[in-house]
Amino acid sequence: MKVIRLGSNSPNLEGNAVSALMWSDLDERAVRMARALAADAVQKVGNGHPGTAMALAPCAYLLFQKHLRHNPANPHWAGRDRFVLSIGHSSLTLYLQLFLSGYPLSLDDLKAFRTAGSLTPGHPEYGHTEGVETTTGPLGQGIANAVGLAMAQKHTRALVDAGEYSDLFDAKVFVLAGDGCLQEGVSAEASSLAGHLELNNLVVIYDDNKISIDGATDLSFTESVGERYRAYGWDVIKVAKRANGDIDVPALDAALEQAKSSTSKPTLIQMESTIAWPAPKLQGTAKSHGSALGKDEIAATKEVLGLDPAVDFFVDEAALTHAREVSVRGALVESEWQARLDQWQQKDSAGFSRYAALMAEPNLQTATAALPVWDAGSKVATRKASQAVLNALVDALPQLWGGSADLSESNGTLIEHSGSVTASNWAAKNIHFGIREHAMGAILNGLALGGLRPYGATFLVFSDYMRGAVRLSALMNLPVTYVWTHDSIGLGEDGPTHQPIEHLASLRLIPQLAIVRPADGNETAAAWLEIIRRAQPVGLVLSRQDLPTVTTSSSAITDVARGGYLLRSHSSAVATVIATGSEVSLALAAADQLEAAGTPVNVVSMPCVEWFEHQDDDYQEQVLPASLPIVAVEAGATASWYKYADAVIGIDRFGASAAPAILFEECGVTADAIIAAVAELNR
Ligand SMILES: Cc1ncc(C[n+]2csc(CCOP(=O)(O)OP(=O)(O)O)c2C)c(N)n1
Repeated sequence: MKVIRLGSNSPNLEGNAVSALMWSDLDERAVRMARALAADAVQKVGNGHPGTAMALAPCAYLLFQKHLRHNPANPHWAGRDRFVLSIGHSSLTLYLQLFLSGYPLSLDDLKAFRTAGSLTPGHPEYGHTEGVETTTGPLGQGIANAVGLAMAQKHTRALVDAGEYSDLFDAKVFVLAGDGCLQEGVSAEASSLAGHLELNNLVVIYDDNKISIDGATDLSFTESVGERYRAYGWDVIKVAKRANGDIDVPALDAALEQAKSSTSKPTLIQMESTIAWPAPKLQGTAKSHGSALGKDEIAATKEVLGLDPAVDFFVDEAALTHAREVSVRGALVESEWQARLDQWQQKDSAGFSRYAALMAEPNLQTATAALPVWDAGSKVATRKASQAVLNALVDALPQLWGGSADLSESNGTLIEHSGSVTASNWAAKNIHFGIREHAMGAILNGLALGGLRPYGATFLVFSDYMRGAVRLSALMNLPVTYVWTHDSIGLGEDGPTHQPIEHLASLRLIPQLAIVRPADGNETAAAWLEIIRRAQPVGLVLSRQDLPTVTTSSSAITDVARGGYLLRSHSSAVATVIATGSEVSLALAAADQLEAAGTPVNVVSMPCVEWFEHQDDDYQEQVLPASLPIVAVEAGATASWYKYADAVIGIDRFGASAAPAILFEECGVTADAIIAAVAELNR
């Protein structure tokens, strides 16, 4: 094997880093093979994104072979570095390295690219393909996920506090991002926070190819990205492309070495490339971004690469064998890490048990015992109840970590006995996300991918700002809790800009997301317990205003877990009234009057429609007997209730700036309205 020892003194490389990269002809051949496979895979299915995968093959290969600490034989190794492909459209960039490194992804999987049921879907999907650390495709999300992963690493390291063994928790997060990712606001929000928090374990390679879909990026993107990132507090290293247009591998290698040794800053490597290099006609063109290159251009490209133009899906066995040796190195790195972990366990069993507790499933018995209780006759805003619950649970459940987008007191997420997370206080429990709701959501996804049970809070109305991230929590089925407070016109005088109307209905449309709107303190406590038990994405929707206690603690724990339950039943009920959150007490008030008038009703508290729908038919029929007409009441858009209800009392207009009592009256969400609806249905 011929070994090429490359040295670089690229004038564009800041600092003094010089690469002494071992790069053999087999490495070269592996990269050429990857470029051709990228072109072939898109050509075969007839759609996809060949250009970027061709161009970035050397960059991704360098990362997977020489920098990433990973073990392809054990993609879930706890000590691994993480790789996030923020440019999800270039999924082949990742699939090709998984194939070359020896992850369970075969040539046939590459041939099945983007076809039904394949392991190689159009964009990388977490939980579907081994080695895919997060689902990407919506541009910018990946960078923010990576910020979350890097934060999770820092928090874990600080909580575990392993002293001289702390290096066990020094894994890094590498990201490949493009112009699109850096144009998206979510990446700016997340990068700003990453700089502030001095996330030196985060390295973003920015593929500066000056091309997106509409054409050259200077159609809309002319700022100095490097200056912007410097202003965020990042190190920025520029890696110019080679004279022939290809990526300068040794310069990139040196930049990565420099980035890995950063002690106080995240690093952006601004790496120039030429999309679709080395396709003779289509390199550097927007056309190569998202269309097959065509047979002739692929044949010509293969000639440039020194490959047989007549052979598709060519595998250079010697190069593949060489690339797969990364598995041997990876297994060694993992076994060294494990040996050191074992050694630490021997020397510091208390420290190790902190780690074990963090890695274990949360202890539900301890959590149940810690839950606060609200007695009949008391009143509490559910956001305040949630704060009491969180404060009671954080010590028992070290996996819980979160904060708010500058509303921690309002949202009730402040952990009172703990400080604020800073670059020098990673053990603290209060994350201040700043007013960056979208990044908060995407960072929560990263925290969950990093093994934690994160929560993040803002006003329900601003869930709109974070919807892109919420959708991905749901798609990945991550145990993320969105704490959304100030959940209706009940917030009062802040007026219609702050009063959610359509939000509950619209969030309920997201598959796999449970929306939980508790009626009182006990339902709130029970909701948290069920959230922890289920480990799934949840929007926890809480009131600003005090609500009377309508349940008992012990029954709420069983009842809330079922999503909906009979809070009051009557043997001669003439209707069922379903209510959620603050409207449950309204329904009870109406029920009192109806009973006095000789027309009793059942009242169903339905904190979570999704959990209710997981119950068997018998239970659902018991709660909502088909024989009784149904009235639903909720201070929000009516649309989502018609699948159950014959009449819905809700709000299909914007609110106003006024006292809550006036608003409920004006919007028609009243006990009288419920009574009238029941009467109407029984006429
Ligand atoms: C949030 C979001 N908006 C739009 C798209 C559609 N889209 C996919 S790739 C792309 C262009 C990305 O350009 P760049 O990052 O430069 O990628 P390259 O052309 O270099 O592959 C667009 C607009 C998307 N995937 N996500």
